[in-house]
Amino acid sequence: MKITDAKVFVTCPGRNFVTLKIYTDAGIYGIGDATLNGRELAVVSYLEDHVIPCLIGRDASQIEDIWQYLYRGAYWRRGPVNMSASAAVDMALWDIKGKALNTPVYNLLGGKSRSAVMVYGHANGADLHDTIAEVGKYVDMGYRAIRAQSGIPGLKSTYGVGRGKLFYEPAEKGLPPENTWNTEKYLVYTPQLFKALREEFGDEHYLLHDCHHRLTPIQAARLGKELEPYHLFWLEDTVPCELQESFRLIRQHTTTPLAVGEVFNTIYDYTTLFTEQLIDYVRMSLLRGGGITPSLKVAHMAGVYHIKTGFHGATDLSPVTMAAALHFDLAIHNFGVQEYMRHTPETDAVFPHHYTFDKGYMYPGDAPGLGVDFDETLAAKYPYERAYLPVNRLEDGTMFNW
Ligand code: EZ4
Ligand code: CO
Repeated sequence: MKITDAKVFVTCPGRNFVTLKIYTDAGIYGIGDATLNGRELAVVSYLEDHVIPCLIGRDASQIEDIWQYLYRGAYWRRGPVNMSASAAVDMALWDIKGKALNTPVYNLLGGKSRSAVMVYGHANGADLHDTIAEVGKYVDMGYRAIRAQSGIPGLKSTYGVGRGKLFYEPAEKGLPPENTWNTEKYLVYTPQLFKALREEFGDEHYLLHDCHHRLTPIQAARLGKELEPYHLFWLEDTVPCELQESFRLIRQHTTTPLAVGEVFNTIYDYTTLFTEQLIDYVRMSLLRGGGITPSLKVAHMAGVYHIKTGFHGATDLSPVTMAAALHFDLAIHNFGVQEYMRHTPETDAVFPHHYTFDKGYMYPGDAPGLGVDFDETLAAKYPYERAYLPVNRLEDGTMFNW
């Protein structure tokens, strides 16, 4: 089965998505997600100008070889643009293989290890009361695991706390907006928030929190320690992630479980974190990590060190990545939880899919391949609109960490 053509589509049904479609001489096509939030068109060019010409004529069944060809053959390894492009190719090829063999992708990955995929939802509130109310909505929808983020008293806007409810969107159209940050206010407020949540909802739910890389190691250690009485499921992205050794200090001081990895893109970002058992959950997305093929290796290596997965599932990953993640989560042994931020109805209409949600759990469905399609006609009605993630500054104007 030879690859005959591949096309890239950019569409903005409320937010931008980049989709790759690979066609074969068997009449089967596969689709992959290539969306890199705020840098979308760089991946479009990478695919159209540099990757697609190398794919034509290759055997679509050789997924591992094509992945290695793109990774090793480029000479310039790693990086979010390169890895997102490779991920789109990889997802599309798994989709094609599933369709060709008439089986869902999870069957190709070893089959079901569980009957359903536990997901966590994002409860965001402007303040303490609002956040309690938002968490309550997720409790009512049957979620077992809920991430709570809150605006901070004294700060005008906070990254990770959306304006909309249920459909939180991190990017904004136009040029990057600017947020103002104060770490002391955050460190004082956050333990109060989780104390209030436990008082309100008891101990039954898993509670999660994302620090969005805004702390130093010693601050992360303090927050982890102060959150211990509220036994979080995880504390995510405490420090900027480039320096894996940072986690040694945090780990020495707290038993709060730690999660990291949504900005990572290869297994080499984890070697110290894994081998020294410095984290509890690996957070990469299938998309940023180069696709299903390399992410299997990351998950397997994590499993050796008692680390589970909690893969990225934000709205800036299209339903194609969401589907791929659900097949992956159903199959691997050391699955922990899957992030699930709902897409808008406009997005869901452009990407008709078989995956379903029921009371805090998701199911990829049994359609052959990934079980997601792409409506080209509808997509064409939503042209690309430049959008960026916000930047973050301290109150005196200093550019600050994400
Ligand atoms: O900020 O995907 O845990 N989830 C997150 C996400 C990220 C966005 C960035 O594009 O942190 O909401
Ligand atoms: Co995050």
